[in-house]
Amino acid sequence: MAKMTGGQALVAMLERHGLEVIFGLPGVQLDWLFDALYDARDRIKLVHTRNEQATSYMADGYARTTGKVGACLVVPGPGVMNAMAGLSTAYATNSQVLCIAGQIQTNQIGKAYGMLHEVPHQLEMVRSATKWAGRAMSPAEVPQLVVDAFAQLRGGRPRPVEIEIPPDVLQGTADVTLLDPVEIGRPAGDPDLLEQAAKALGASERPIIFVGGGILQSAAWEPLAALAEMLQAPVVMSSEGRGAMTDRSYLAQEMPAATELLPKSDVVLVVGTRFLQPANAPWGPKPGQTLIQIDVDPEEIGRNYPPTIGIEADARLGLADLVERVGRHNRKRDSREAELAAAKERVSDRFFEIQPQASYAMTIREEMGEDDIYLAGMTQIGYWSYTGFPVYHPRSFLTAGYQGTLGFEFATALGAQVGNPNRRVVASIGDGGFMYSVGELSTAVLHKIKLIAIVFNDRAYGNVRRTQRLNFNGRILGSDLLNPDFVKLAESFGMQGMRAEGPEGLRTALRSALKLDEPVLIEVPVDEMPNIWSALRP
Ligand SMILES: Cc1ncc(C[n+]2csc(CCOP(=O)(O)OP(=O)(O)O)c2C)c(N)n1
Ligand SMILES: [Mg+2]
Repeated sequence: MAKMTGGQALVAMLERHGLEVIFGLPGVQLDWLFDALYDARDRIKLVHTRNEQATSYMADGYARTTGKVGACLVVPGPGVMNAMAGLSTAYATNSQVLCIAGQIQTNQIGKAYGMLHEVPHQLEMVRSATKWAGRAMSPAEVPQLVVDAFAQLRGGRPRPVEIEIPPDVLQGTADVTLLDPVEIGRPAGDPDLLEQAAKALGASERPIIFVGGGILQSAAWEPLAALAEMLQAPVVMSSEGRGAMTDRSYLAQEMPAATELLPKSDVVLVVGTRFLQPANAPWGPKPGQTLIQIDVDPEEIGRNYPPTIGIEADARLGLADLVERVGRHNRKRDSREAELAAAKERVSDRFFEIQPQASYAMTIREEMGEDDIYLAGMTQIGYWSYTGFPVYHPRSFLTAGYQGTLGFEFATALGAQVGNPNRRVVASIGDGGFMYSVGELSTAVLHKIKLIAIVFNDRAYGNVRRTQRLNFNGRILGSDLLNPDFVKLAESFGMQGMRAEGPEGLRTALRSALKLDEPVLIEVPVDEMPNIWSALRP
């Protein structure tokens, strides 16, 4: 036991849990915590932003590309609310984000006095975008709160959690016992069910595997590759699961290939994915097929389609176990390389016809390093990338998941870059999405975060504008944009700005940007682009 403030106890506990970075924005209720962070500044780096929205986005980008916990730190009320878009994105993408929030004083909570930054029911509000949220009401309670938060972050399905600490608790001194992190077990799966699954897979003639972000979160890519290889099973990745299997492999397939591969399969293995799209598609599973679902979240099993065998297990543990068991039950198999390589090529040929998106995205791919990180923003090139952009490494491809959060792009990419100093992060961003976090140009320069932001400028919320023009008879409302000169804007922050015309212009600019060891904004003026979903319709 030692005498310390609640703020010091919190920092000591974060250190014990291995936290290295916090993305935050200060304010009066956090003063005593920032003062405690000052003492730990060599061990926990504080990256401050220009809006709380960026703190949660950065924490998410950091978490999803490193496999570590990403933390954000915000004042109560408006600070928490500003961070909610990032928390909801982290919730949708199963990201280990720890939100540390301020509160009003303990004796004022729930009284509606109207104290600075007071919002009623902050804890309840945050619960709609987190899996768990808790509060410490005295310095002595802080260690257990942090242990519980990390147990939630590391156990079961990864999703954001929040802890909140009132200012009098951060300031108050007490005898505090610091606690060690607790070991968190991951469910390995019921052996009988795994044996049944292995027998079905081993006996199958044409198995197929569907995977999502669960593979990346539990670092299950090696057993996945081993299992797919021994079964000669195509691995169909949702956009959240891109990178689970390298696109260099003929076994790695994107969703459009599933329309022909799934109906011809007899056993379907679904791991760490909601399986939402196939479950609801006309080409989706049929009662005659055996469907095996592995998920760490028991509530996800059967939510979208009833499995024949449902197994609650961590993806890595469940797949590693299956590799071993299928080894004993597997039939002799011929390579499916010719068939699956052809299926993969048909999809990429179809995607390449969608222009100019394909040329821009493939230019980026060709110039980026093999394991550099790419963020596909809520913009035309981004949508194409969800399926078309080849991904070669796990944790190197980011989207906003089902939240589709316009404006997540720049800050999420910044967080990814902070977590990966030896890889470059390249983000495709629309002019609309970019302006949400324009203030974070300052964060990039101040903290020397060397990401490359490609801003596709069509002077519009182009996705909406195209719908209004084509489907609503040109009744354009609220979708034309006035933009700054992006190159001058970047330069005014002391950042490199470049303008590039067409895919080849982008190639030249990107090549020189990648040689620089600093943040770069590349503006690409573009016109309206075709809707990729209608372009793909047969
Ligand atoms: C938070 C949020 N607000 C609004 C939307 C709706 N929305 C989807 S795409 C889009 C336009 C995006 O414009 P831009 O970033 O310039 O990309 P472009 O479509 O022009 O390539 C809008 C407003 C959204 N997805 N998320
Ligand atoms: Mg636009």
